[in-house]
Amino acid sequence: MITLYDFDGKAKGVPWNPNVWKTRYSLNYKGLPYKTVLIEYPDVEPTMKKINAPPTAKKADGSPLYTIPAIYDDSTGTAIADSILIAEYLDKTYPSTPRLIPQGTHALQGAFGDFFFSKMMPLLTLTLPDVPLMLLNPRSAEYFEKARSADFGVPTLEAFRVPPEAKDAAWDKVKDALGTLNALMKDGDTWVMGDAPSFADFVMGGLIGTVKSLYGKESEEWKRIMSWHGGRWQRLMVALEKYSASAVPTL
Ligand SMILES: N[C@@H](CCC(=O)N[C@@H](CS)C(=O)NCC(=O)O)C(=O)O
Repeated sequence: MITLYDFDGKAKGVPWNPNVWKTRYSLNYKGLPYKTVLIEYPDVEPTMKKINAPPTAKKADGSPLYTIPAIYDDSTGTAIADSILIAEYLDKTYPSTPRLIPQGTHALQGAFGDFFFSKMMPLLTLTLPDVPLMLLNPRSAEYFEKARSADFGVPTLEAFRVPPEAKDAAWDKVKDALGTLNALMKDGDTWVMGDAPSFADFVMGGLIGTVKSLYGKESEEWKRIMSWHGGRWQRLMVALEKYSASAVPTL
């Protein structure tokens, strides 16, 4: 059985982390059974070391950064972190399941994910300070506040928050960013690859979905995004619902 490592949060059993969503969608799309283990931010590094999942990046001071999503697959004794590496592993290990990274699209899928995340920076300036306040338990909130303030070189995450008078302009930038993606995709297509979901769609769904996790499906913020670009993002999120089930946490 595969174990998926995800973050715990204030709302029990409601997954929220955009990076982990990429792997949850991936596992569900493939129809692979898995269980979920929920951990707090300060526990990521010790837990990854325990299962032997390598770091995925470096911190600003050069030390290794351990991240989740990560999976442990006890049928092969393999631990992997980093959602795209997990996707590749799943495609290779379970070849009779639908592919996350269609043959020959490795570089394109990777580039799409990086491009999407970089374009969506304006969304972070609007939402990041709300993550510890609204989604995280106290231990994680304290860690997140410290770690992300250091990442962005601000004294506190509150200092990163867009001031009220600049909010509309920041939302316009989010709309522009999604507009760029919309223009890349064919009219009428739901999926980046056209006919079937792939990892790229899970990257988009994970990050866009954070707005719903934070503010709720009735919020002005969520309704705003769902109305943009002829309802493209709403169509995507509705189509992704099929792959949204979260396995019952075991801890
Ligand atoms: N490229 C990685 C990014 C994963 C990532 O950044 N995860 C963050 C949570 S959003 C994490 O685990 N951070 C641990 C920390 O900040 O110490 C992926 O796609 O899996």
